[in-house]
Order: sequence, then structure tokens, then C-alpha cells
Amino acid sequence: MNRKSFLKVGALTGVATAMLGRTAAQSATKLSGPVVVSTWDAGLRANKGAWEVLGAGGNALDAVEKGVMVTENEINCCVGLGANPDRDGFVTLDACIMDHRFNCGSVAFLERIKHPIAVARRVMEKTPHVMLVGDGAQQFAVSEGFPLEPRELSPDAKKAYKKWLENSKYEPQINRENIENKGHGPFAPAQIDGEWNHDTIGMVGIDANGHLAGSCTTSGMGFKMRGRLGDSPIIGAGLYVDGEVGACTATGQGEDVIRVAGSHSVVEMMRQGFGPEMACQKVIERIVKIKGDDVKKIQVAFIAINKNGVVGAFAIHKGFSYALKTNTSEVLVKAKSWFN
Ligand code: SD4
Repeated sequence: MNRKSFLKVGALTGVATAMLGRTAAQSATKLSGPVVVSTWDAGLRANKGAWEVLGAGGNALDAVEKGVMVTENEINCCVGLGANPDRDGFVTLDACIMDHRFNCGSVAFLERIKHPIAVARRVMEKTPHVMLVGDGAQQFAVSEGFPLEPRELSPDAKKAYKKWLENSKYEPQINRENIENKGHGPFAPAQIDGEWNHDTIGMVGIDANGHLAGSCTTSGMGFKMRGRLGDSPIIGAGLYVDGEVGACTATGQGEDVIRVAGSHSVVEMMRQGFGPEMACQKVIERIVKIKGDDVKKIQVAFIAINKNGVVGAFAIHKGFSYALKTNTSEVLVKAKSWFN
């Protein structure tokens, strides 16, 4: 990010950074207009998609669905059918979506469907359930008109999988140098060619009417055990929205987000009066405490927005960034972290 962008962020998030304590959070002033925020640099492009809805006066739920679909569509990105497979060579996808009135939908272990987030929304709107998984989720998607895509790895995923097969290591392994540079990637694929694969996008936002919504979609950790689910499709872990309080989404080592009901815990911190950044920090501190020395081996990050449109984030390790878009600004922001 260039200096100009940093300055813009500074101006925009001046309110946010001031909101570290309870008292300050309670007196937060409302930002004017919609706000959307999403994880990692891919979030910049996703936010543009969301803005087609928000900028035209549309609602937050449509925006967060449309926004992350941009990332699901990016063949050489990190999320969706172009992403890394599980250790048996199959891409399996997880996603969830939630609105400001506790309506939520989720799909997990879904194969051969391009837009899991859109299926998650259909689960929310067209079934009496919150979550569908595996073959059942796929069957539902097909019955809703989603095409069954070929079971074929993208060229990047093919290459990464071949490389991974050389050692087939399934241990969270940290390359400290890389974590500092790229901020992510506890599993083996992260080490390939020194690049971290961000295999998730989480997005939370507020529309012009003050309604919050959130979405989260992922291929999960690359080379995971077949059938493994992370936090991303789990309401309360990878995503949580309370229309009266705020919204949060998570990225990183899903197992450790699930353990602390991560996104829900962050929202509860905001309910108690903490600003979004401090709320994220509090839950990261809980993970740090639980993990002991092992915390050096994992990355977790949260982004949150409160009912006033104030945004905050916090990660275990440095290098995590999030994309923020408002009426006046479009920036990538480096989050604060436990380790510096
Ligand atoms: C998972 N939380 O499946 C996801 C991974 C992730 O960027 O966030 N990757 O555990």
C-alpha cells in the first residue's frame, strides 16, 4: 500500500482506532453511508463486487453474497473450484451467509459447485434448515439449478498438489519468515514456492439502512483430510452477525477458531461495549492463552464491524491485511497483531 492509501485509511479509521475501550465504543459516531470489509488482498476485488450493490443503495445481504462470488470466480485464486484439493485430490467447499435478523444458511463439504455462497443463501431462504453438507448439499444445489461442474483441478492446484504429494505432510508447519511476510498459511501448501495460499474470503458489511450482513467462503485448508471442515461454514465460528450489535468473520486455522466460537465471541465482546478492534484482540488473546507455545505455529485473524459502521481487526501474527471500502475510500489495511 502506498503512503497515500495509508493516509486515507488513517483518516477513515480514525474513529475505529479510537474505539479501543468500552467507553469510547459506546460513544462512537455513526459513519455515513455503507461500509464493506473483507479478508486479505483478494478482498479489494470482492469489495468492488459488493459495492455494485451497496453503491446503488442495495442491501447488505445481496452485497456480501455478490462480493465473495467475485473471489469464488477467480480461477487462480484461493477460493472455489480453482483452489487446492484435499489430500485425496478433491476440492471440497464450505460457505455460509447471515443477515441482520439471525437468518443464516450454510453448506459444507460441497463438491463440483461453483458458487457455494449462493447455495448457502438458498439453504437460508428455501429450506427449514441452516446447514446442508456433502452429497445432500450438492443434490440441493442441482435441484436449485446450479450446474454440476467437471471434477478437474485448476493448473495451479494440480501443480501444488503434485508438489505436496512429494512429502504428503499433514502437519501445521510454520515457516516463521513466511508468516511474517505473508501473514498466513499454517499448512504445507503455504510453503510451496514461498507463497501463502489464502484459501478463504470473509466479508462483513453494513448498508445505507444500517443493516449488517456477512459471508464466508472457502476451499478450506489445502490438503486437509477428506471430510475435514474448518470454521468457515460454521455460524458462530467463521461468521456471525447480530443486527443490533455487529458482525465478524474469521480466517486462518479453523480448528482454533471453532474452539473459541471465534466470530460469535467477537460479537459478544462488542455487545459488552468493546470496539471492533479490541473485541477481535480479546478473542485472539484467548486463543493465544489456550495454545501456549503452539500459537507460534498458527495464524488466526478476525475482522469486525459494529452497528455504527466502525471497523476493526486483529491477528495472531503480523502480515494479515483486510480490504475496506466506503463511499470515500478503498484501501488495504494491515491489521495489528499479537506478535510483532
Ligand atoms: C479453514 N479458516 O478452513 C479456513 C482457512 C482459511 O485462509 O481461513 N484460509 O480453516
